Amino acid sequence: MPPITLWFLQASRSIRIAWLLEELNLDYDVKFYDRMKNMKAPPEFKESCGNPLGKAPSLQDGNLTIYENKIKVLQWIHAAEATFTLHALAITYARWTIPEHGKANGDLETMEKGLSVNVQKDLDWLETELSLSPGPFLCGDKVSAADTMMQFSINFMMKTGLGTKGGNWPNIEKWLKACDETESYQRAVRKTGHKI
Ligand SMILES: N[C@@H](CCC(=O)N[C@@H](CS)C(=O)NCC(=O)O)C(=O)O
Repeated sequence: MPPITLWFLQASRSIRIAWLLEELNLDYDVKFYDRMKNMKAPPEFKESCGNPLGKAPSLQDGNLTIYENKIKVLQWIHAAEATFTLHALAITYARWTIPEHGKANGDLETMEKGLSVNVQKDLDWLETELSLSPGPFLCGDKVSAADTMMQFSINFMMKTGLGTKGGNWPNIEKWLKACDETESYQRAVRKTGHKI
């Protein structure tokens, strides 16, 4: 029995990992799932894949579950753009491009509500991960590239209300404050004049 299992969702990024495993000549099992009619992964996939966001691909190697990436710092570097910013920016683009009548007749509001489902799940995941960190930052006591990548995405989402309506994420608030208070962040802001 090979120790690696790939949770594979059809027509998804999962092929990237299957190809890589093949390239590395690693033996692996595949759990295949088709998307449902609404294009989402089926509940059986979400319940068993080991990724708290229920997204594909997910890979299990013994006791290790890998999604986005196996090293925590890299996981957050990828997640900042490929998950958090991706989902939130869809709302920004909807706001920028919807015609005026779409704003007036409530279409934009409906779209934002639909798009915020992913954003809120992402933020719930971050909230839980922060509760597990041994320090005030994403990977412990010190600021890492995980924080420098994630802080901008999350700060931007919170300040511009991208899908965050109705949510409450105290750990995220605390972490954002800890980031704001670092001397290095303050120096960077002073030097560049950065603002949102
Ligand atoms: N940034 C993540 C994105 C994962 C993701 O959004 N996967 C999609 C397939 S490409 C998915 O699982 N969709 C099904 C669903 O949301 O139910 C990664 O690269 O692993």
